Parts: sequence; structure tokens; C-alpha cells
Amino acid sequence: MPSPLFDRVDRVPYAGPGSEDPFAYRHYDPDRQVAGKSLRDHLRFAVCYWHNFVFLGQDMFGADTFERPWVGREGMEAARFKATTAFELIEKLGAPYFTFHDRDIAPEGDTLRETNRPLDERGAVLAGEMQRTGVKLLWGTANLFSHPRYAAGAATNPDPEVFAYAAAQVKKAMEVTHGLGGENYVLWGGREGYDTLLNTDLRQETEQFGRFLHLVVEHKHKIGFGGTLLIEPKPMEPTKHQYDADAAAVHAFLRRFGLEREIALNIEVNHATLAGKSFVHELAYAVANDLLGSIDVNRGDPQNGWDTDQFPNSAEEMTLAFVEILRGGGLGTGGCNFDAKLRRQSIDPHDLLHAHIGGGDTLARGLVQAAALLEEGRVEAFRRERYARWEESLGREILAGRKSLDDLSALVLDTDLEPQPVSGRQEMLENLVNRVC
Ligand code: XUL
Ligand code: CO
Repeated sequence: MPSPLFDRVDRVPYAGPGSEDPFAYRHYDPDRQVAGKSLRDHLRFAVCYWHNFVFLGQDMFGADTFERPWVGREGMEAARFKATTAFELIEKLGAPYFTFHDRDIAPEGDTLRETNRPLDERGAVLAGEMQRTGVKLLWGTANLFSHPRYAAGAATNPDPEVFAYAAAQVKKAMEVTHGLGGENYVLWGGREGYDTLLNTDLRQETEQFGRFLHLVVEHKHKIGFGGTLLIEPKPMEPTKHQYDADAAAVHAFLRRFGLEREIALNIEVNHATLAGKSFVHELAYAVANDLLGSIDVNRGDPQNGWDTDQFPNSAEEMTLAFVEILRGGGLGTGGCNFDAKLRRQSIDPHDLLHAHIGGGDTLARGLVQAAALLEEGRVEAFRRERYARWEESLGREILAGRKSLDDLSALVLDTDLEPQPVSGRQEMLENLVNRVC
């Protein structure tokens, strides 16, 4: 058993808003009941493998900056070391879940057969750690973007053999996820897009992507995987344009291929902002179309255009997000996956604790404040009242399809209808938000 990496902490406690302890939660009290459930059950935190245990601080101009004890070790020894350390962090944080890509835990071999064997072995190591700690798997996924074979896409590659390889990889990753009791399976199409339309047949690639997802759905049912399949929209990076650009684009795609009852969305904060949308918009769209599955929590930097994947720290942003999530009935089988990484200068392993503690407190504040806003009721009442006339006969008849353009025209002309504008009261509503934030 390797010695603990996070040796300054035994377990991160909830110490209350007055605490000065940098290794304690000030707002995330897992047992606190809000809107009928504990914070633990609402938020379902997950610690991700890739940013915490694969990423070592490199950026496009510079080398690794983090020293981690498994670096320099090989094979299973490194995998065990990494897994023990990962679960040390997850356990100390009291996070109920983790997430991983196949390639986070096992490297690429010369053939897929040689890749899958160590994946199984290392999956067994994770299973042992899960059993020891009681930590569960929120979701697994396949990395279909790092290897050069996927440079021109995985499912959307011009070469059907690459499609076949990606299919084989997803089959295996989904089976490993299922074997570990994963509650969801995520598809993030990092390379499913294009760098230039000069070499891209968009219609062809879209057909391929639709077929691929049907195969994934069929296999899910075949193996009896009861988790939710999730697509994670992102508009760009690494490609210039990614097909599953935002919630609405994915929705249109799912409907076109008849998949909207089979696949939900994993909405990520920084992907929304990269798409020129807000996180809350993406959530509201997903809720309005019964597509909300799970969330990847992080944030971008308003000064940079790219996916900086910083830990969430805006309680107001999360309050508005949880208003939408609570309106939609919560996260279901989903959760809050911290798809966020340390800054390159945060070289002390304990910075991983500060990061997740701050992120957890931000989400807890957001949830509690959102529940308070909804319970206080004035925003909800205002919104209901704003649409109340659709409950009256004219509104009902229009929506029921019982009025034609002729009918409506006659109504306006015959009665000299003169609808009066009413205030949308945005500032008053924003003041109500500020009363809870
Ligand atoms: C990339 C991203 C991925 C997915 C899983 O921006 O968010 O880490 O969450 O592949
Ligand atoms: Co993500």
C-alpha cells in the first residue's frame, strides 16, 4: 500500500460557513436536507480521473510541472499506485462518485486485443478500490480523440475501418463501465467535426454518426446496461467545428435519427460558454426538451476563448443553474462531475483538495440558494402569471390547433383587438435573485 499523498488531511469535514480551515467544507453539508433530498443525493459529486491523475501540468508551451509518485513506474505497479491515490483523494473528499476514460486507466497497446487485456486488469483494480471505499462510478467513456487514427474523426472518419475500431473501443468501454456498475455512459465527440469543409462531406459524416449511435444504443440494450447514455455537447476544440455543438444541435441530431428517447445530455459549463451560450441556457434547453442527464462542472475564463476547465467558483452562476435543474426535477441518474483541472502552478497535491472543496462549496451554495429562491416563490409566481392567459380559452384553442390564420385574423379585425404590452420586470427578478445570493 503506497503512503498517502494527501497526508495533511484525514477526511474533509463539513465545518460550517464560519470555518477558517482550508481543508473543510463551509457549505457542502452532505446530510443537509434541501428540496426533499440531502445535498449528497442532489449533487452526486464525481472526481474525474483524467484531470487529476493523468494531467501533469503541461500546456502547449511547457512541460509537466506536477510531481506524482506513480510517474516513472511501469505497468500494473503504476496503475495500482494511481488507483490507490485516486481513491485516497475521492474518499477524503467524501465524493460518492468518480468518472474515467478507458485510456485514463490503461494505455494503448499494439492491437485492440493488447489494449483490452490491461483495461480489464486495471478495471479489476478499480473494482477493488470501489469495493474497499464504497465509491461508485458515475460514468465511463472511451477516449476516441487522442490516438492519431482518430485525427479525422472516429465515427465520422472518412475510413470505415476507423469507424469499426471506434465501435470496438466503445463496445469494450461500455462493457467495462457496465461491469463496474456505472450509472451512465458518456459520448463526447471530440474529433467528430471538421477542420475544413474543403475536405469534408457533412451529409456523409452526419449519417455515419447517426449509425454509430444506433449501434451503441443497440449494444446497451443487448448487454442489459441500465445506465443512461449521454452526449456531451461542445462546439469546437480540438476541431474547428464539432457536430454536437450545443444542446439544440444535439437535439436536432437525435430527433433526426430517432434517438431522443435513448440518449440524454451531459452539459458542461465551459462547453456552453465556448458555444457562445450560458450554462443556464443549455440547462434550460435540456430541461425544456426532456434531455437533461448530467453535468460537467467547471468554468472558463471570460478573458480567454478556450476551454480552460477551471474549478467552478461562481455561486451565482450555480444558483441560476440549479434553478433550472430543480425545475426539471433534478439530475436523475446524473451528477456533478468536476471536469476541471488545477492551474499549472498549483504543484502541491493538496491543491487538488482545495480545488474540489471550493467547487463542492460553490455547488452546495448554488443548490441551497436555488431551492430558497424557488421556495420563496415570487420568481415562479411571476413566471406562471406571465403565461396565465394561455390557460384561458383563446390560448387553449390556439395551442390545441383549433384556430387557423383566418380565424385569428378575423378575431383581430372583427374586435379591433389591441393587446397591451406588460413589463417583463427583469430588474425586479434580478433583485429577487440577489436576495438569496
Ligand atoms: C473535453 C471533455 C471531456 C469529456 C469526456 O472537453 O469535457 O473530458 O468530459 O470525454
Ligand atoms: Co467534460
